[in-house]
Amino acid sequence: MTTIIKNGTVVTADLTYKADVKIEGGRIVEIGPDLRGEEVLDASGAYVMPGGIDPHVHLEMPFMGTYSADDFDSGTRAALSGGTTMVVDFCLPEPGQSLLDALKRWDNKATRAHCDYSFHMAITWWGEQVFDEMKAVVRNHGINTFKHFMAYKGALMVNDDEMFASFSRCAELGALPLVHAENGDIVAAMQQKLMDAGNDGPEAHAYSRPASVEGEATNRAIIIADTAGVPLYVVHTSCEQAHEAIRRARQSGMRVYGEPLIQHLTLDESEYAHPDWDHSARRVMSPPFRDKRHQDSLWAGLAAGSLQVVATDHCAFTTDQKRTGRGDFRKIPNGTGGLEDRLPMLWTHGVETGRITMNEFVAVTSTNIAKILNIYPKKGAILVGADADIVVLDPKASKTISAATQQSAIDYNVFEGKHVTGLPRFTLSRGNVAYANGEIRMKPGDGKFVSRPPFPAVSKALSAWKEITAPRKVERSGIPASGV
Ligand code: DUC
Ligand code: ZN
Ligand code: ZN
Ligand code: ZN
Repeated sequence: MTTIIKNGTVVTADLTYKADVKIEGGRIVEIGPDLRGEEVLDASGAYVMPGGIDPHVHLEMPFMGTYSADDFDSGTRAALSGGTTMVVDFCLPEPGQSLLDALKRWDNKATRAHCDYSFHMAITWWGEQVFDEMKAVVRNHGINTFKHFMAYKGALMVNDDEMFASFSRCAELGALPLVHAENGDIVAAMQQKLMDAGNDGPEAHAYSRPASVEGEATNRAIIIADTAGVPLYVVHTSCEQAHEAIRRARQSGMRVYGEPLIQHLTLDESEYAHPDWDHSARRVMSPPFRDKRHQDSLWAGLAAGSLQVVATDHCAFTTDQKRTGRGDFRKIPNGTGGLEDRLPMLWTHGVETGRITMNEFVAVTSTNIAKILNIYPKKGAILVGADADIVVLDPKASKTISAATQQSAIDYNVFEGKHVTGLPRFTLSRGNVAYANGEIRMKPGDGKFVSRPPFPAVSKALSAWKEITAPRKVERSGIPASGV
């Protein structure tokens, strides 16, 4: 069957033009005027864009004594209904667990996905087995990214020596290291101090993780990556200090990428001062929401290109799950949702306000991350030959965000009551209409794993680095005799 997206305006990361798009066998086969086919989707008045790629989600994540409430079923429904056609989740081995065993568990969970997906592998412990298995993860399992948590001391956190070893291994394998950059030692000490002082509410969560600890860890990760000769991707960049560290590194020639979340761009720290405990606890995530100065810095980074990606870190917990942290903010499961709302919120607060252009919108929601993850132009492109993962976005359609109408399995929405414009009229997953008129048309299992080959720039960076830093022994004519 051939499908034509008719009468729309194609918007890519660098072009805006009127054209029809013809799809056959799951791929784009032709782009041009007056195309004909069996199934016609009317895109009049709408923009035809590459489907969103969310490179940072945690579906059914085992975390803080529970599991995040959206699994690959509800989570990928939320994605499609919000115009996102691919998600990347994090495979988390338990300390001491084989990376390949953990991957089997993740492969199994993802069999319920409605849209395409991929995995990052987390390095949660270090040893010879991890070193060895990293190679199989890259070569045999199509994973070219390794995540490192610099926070969550006593659980997921890795130390500098482990990061250096893992980053160096990434360099050898052509893989890209990712970091959650917060100084976990300082966070743990601050948490204890706050608790000792009787400060046990959700606001203390934010006090225990100030911007400075994120700035420090971002800087440190950059220096470790530079020393290992490898590029770096910093997840959930939330503050000016972290952004500045990334910007400086890029200016000095390093490939360092930063990923603000839609939540940090649009919600601020006042959420933690709400008189309702539930309201504030529902917004507990790490890093926490920041003030306007930091938000302005993130928006500026997206416009200037010093920050490249807008993600969600979608990790949703119900109110009941959040309530396990009553009396001790350290036990509130960290995480917020956003998968369904990322595109409309960014359209409304970014494009509608003039902070970013439509083309930048496509770049930061899809194309840039496709390039960074080495899956471009299979994903992230409106080009002949690309997968027909497409969102037909209607700039005039609007709604008020509400938990009552969302796909996510939780009982609230951190964007509740926000009025947004720019909604998907159709979302297409490899050419199939996956979402239209409020209805998900894909089945669990229709989503497929997207294999990601090693990253060419990593090995290049490594050989350049070896050239510059190769330790050369100084040849000397003799050793002076002692006692002279
Ligand atoms: N931050 C969160 O808020 N949740 C999941 C993990 C993380 O780093
Ligand atoms: Zn596999
Ligand atoms: Zn994180
Ligand atoms: Zn995360």
